[in-house]
Amino acid sequence: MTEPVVIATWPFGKIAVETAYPLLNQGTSALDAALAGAKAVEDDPRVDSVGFGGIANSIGTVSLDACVMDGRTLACGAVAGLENIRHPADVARKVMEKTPHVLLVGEGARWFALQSGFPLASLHTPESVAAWARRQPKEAIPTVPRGGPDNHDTVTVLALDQKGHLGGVCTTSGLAFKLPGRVGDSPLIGHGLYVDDTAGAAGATGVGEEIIRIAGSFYIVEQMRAGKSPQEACELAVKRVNATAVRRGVHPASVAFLALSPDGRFGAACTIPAKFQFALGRAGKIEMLTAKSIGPEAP
Ligand code: SD4
Repeated sequence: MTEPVVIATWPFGKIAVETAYPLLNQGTSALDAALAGAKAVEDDPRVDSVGFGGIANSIGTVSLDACVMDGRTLACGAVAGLENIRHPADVARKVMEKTPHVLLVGEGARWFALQSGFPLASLHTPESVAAWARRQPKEAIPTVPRGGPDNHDTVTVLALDQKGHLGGVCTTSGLAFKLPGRVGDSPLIGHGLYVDDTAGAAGATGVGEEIIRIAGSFYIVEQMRAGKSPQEACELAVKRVNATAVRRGVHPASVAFLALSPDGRFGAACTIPAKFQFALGRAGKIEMLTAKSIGPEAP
């Protein structure tokens, strides 16, 4: 029997780990446990960057992105720009299980969710409406993604189950005040999440544009496949984000990565602005850890 492990992004990842870790210890599959953990965060209105109560886009709409991936088979599903549905990660799983597709977007994703029995819901809370009204952008089309620490956060949950299988879920309301129609890394397989039993699992959080640019999660899993530890692989991904930011002459982005190997080792690293904390369930306990921050190397 494999010793279960689960990791999840940010301090609110503790909500996910507290839900997923006992399930893993009862023999629940990695994907089911990760999904239950992610759903607990989606449901928590105090988390203003995931699911219910997420901060709206530039025109005041809460638009959700999510994906799931099963390391046994590389089965995966995703939704992007999903509105008025409270559990986008569950919808992503249905895309994986019930359709021949991987990604559904916008109105089509909502139609599919409704056909699958998900209820329509308002995702606003009085607090999220007030936060949006207070901080809404002045400019119609911003030129720089608003990637400050209070403008984003995603829950990415990576799990290893008792049978030695990996599963992962990534779910978010995306960058606060994003343009309508903007999609970040979170629902994109290989960017916000990648899971393969034969190499490892990785997930991302932070400014999605910078994560997409380097195909962050796929890059990390392929580094593990080539023999790097999860920690080494995450650090290499952060270095690549930094190098890309330097080449483009932009300020270092706020980006962080998590990884989990098939034998239960984990890794985490972030760019300096991200100041990334994550939750870990392993060896009978749940703890909060801080990732290693890596700055751009001197030219
Ligand atoms: C996005 N990566 O939409 C997401 C936002 C976020 O931590 O994570 N943040 O770009």
